[in-house]
Amino acid sequence: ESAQADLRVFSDAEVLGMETALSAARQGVRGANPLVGAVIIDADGTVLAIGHHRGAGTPHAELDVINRLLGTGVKRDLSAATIIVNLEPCNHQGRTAPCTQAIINAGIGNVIFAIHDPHAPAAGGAKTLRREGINVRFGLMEKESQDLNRQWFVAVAAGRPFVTARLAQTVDSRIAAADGTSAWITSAQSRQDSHTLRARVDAIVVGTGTIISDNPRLTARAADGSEADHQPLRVVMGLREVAPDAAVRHQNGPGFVQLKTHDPATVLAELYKRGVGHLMIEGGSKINAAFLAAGLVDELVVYLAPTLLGTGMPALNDLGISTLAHAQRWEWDGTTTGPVERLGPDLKLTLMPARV
Ligand code: AOF
Ligand code: ZN
Repeated sequence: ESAQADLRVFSDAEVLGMETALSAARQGVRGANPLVGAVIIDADGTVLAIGHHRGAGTPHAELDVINRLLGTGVKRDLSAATIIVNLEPCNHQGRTAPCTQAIINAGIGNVIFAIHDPHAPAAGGAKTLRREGINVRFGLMEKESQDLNRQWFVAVAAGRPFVTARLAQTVDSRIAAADGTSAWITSAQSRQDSHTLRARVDAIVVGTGTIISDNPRLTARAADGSEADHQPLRVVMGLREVAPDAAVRHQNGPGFVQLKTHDPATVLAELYKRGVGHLMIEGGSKINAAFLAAGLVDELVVYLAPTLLGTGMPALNDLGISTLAHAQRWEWDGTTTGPVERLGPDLKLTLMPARV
């Protein structure tokens, strides 16, 4: 590696390859894992295959594109081919096998990635690949790749889970009427979509107030009421007692835990220690506001019902904002399934903190 500058020179075909990888990455779903796409090109720049990662627990982008090209067990000389990916290939056995090993096994001679993987357990891919004699370059479309996963990088750097806050509310931001009734504000389609989100996250947190007023099971269920294969850890935060017969204490799935604190940062630190990479907040007004006021929400999913209640329980308590200059600004997350979806009569909005 005589000159670092030489490693950062890329052909038009390689630039195009990275653009294609980034577009493929956007087809994934956000969460514990970054959005990652991968493209394999041959020596004259022809695209041989395109792949992407579909979300935590599914094959990584590199394995996806290799499988698409080779199927399983087929041999082909790829020593002159290049795999182009928007994140350094992982070097660890996580939920899936290391991508470095998949690249080595496929006999791919060249690797280009945008940014080093900052997640310590997964890092070190470039070194491993070079040790095998593979030609590795990086830094191509670094800015775009950083931007695509900017909230994931924030969470990794902070050593905490990626946090989604889910609000299911009326147009006037109520989550219950004045008498406490709240079943149901949003449509059956919206509620089913929420269950899909639950099946994708590692943990759900609510406050003791929600447990006492709604007695939820906090499981991920299909439309017919059957439980999804993947269940989140059920987390209750707050000091009040959770009754011995509360529905949340049921036996299946990864279980139930009460964290006796009101502090969002403490909850995130504790859950990260327990291996939670993606947390969904399904508060009450207090919990929602506590995480948002602390700047600890990476993604806001709002189910908006075309309904008014006037008075009633607000979706959010005070955020400590008294003047417009201090407003929290959010923006559409247009990179995934679409920032706005129709769910029966409701709208679903997917937002990220605005770039500053
Ligand atoms: C890649 N390619 O497509 C993705 C990567 O627990 P796992 O097995 O899902 O691994 C998750 C970690 O792997 C994640 O935190 C990040 O460091 C990396 N993601 N790496 O080579 C991919 N999604
Ligand atoms: Zn990987």
